[in-house]
Amino acid sequence: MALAPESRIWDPAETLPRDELARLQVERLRATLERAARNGFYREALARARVRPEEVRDPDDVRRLPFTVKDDLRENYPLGLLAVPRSEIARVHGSSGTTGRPTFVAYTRGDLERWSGLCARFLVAGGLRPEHLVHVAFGYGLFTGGFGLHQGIERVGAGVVPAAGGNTPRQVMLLRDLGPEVLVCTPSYALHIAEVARGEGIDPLGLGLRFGPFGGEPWTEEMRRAIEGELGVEAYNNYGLSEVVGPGVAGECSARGGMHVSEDHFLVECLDPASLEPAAEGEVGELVFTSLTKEAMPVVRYRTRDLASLDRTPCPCGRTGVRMGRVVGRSDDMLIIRGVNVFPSQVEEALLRVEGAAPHYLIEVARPGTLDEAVVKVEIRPRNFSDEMRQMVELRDRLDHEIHSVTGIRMKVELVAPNTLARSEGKARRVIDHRMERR
Ligand code: DLL
Repeated sequence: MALAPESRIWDPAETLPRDELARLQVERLRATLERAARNGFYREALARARVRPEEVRDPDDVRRLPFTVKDDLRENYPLGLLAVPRSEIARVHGSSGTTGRPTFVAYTRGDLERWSGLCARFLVAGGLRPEHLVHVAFGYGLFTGGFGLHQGIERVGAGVVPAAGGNTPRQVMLLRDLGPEVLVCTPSYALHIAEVARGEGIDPLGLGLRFGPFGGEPWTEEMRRAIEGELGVEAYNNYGLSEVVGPGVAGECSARGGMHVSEDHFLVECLDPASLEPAAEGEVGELVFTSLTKEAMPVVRYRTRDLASLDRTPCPCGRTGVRMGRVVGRSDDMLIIRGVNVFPSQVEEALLRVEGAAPHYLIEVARPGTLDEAVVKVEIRPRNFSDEMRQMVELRDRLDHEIHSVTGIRMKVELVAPNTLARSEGKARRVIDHRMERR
């Protein structure tokens, strides 16, 4: 598909009027249910729910369907949820589980073709153009980030530097020597690259980067500002998960007021995680996706555990897809500290409001006696690092105050020297919960 000059819309389907979109969704949902029923697990689940594909008349009928959860994929390891003959698999990827066996996802040729188009959508929406050169610092492997973005970039017709993850000094060298305009990675890694560049005497602002489509982990507006200030890029958010397709499920347009979900390919619901009923309009809830065009591994009402809100108001960009807000946390990374629900993203927001705190932190929770204790280790920015006790105490008090005002609880703030917390080359680890270790 040729990209119209100056247009930031890759696929006209992104602007389908809502009534046409709903008709397409119904048609595709029926086809998905028929395809899913070729798999034993889904056949049984759909039979139990007593829904026949031809009974689907409205996108909301999705609510009659059974949920699928991560454990269903685990229990059907390795490829038990496949809905096509094995010979039709074109590629296998896996989710980025921290330990143990990954959960695999499979793609047909057609799935790969659609997936690259979905990545092209958010890349173009953020400003990618065929004449750009893009540095991809995501891992190339089972993780969907590297190959997914790579193919999207090629689809747009831009050039790719498949740097892959790791070896940050080498990433800096490639950025300096090849001068790409675009950097693709997780937001935390973007900051780390800037920091390593500085450490080598290279001003990250002089690298010539202009655009950064970042995703793969939760981040905040404060983090966006920090990245933009460090690297001189316009930072855009994009979201996805391997079980649903990988990157390309949703991405920001130039309004940057939420990520448009590609609703012609994925039905999205936002549910109250406790009742599993639709969350009130604009409220945060758990996102649940049903694929509409996937062949190899369709997913029916996949519970992501990601918490975000949906915004159905019209967007000035002309896209009609509903916008999801930032992921504020996962229902499983929510910390309950002395009975209060706290998300790492709230702590990040609080920290980055304070001048002098670097966007590098680690939350440690323990229960030494009967009470939970939370310690937030925060790095001080090199220019604020000082021998003056008073300055350090003031900084700590400000952080303490912000954390309390955002989360409602007191955490012990521990200031640490610049560059002392572990850096990640992919998804950052923000929490260590020692309370889990004794169980
Ligand atoms: O992280 C897919 C991806 C790669 C998306 C590159 C964007 C860019 P998984 O490894 O399966 O897939 O991890 C999916 O990461 O359920 C969220 O919890 C989190 N996540 C992904 N993107 C965002 C984002 C890829 N923009 C899990 N904001 C998801 C917040 C995100 N969390």
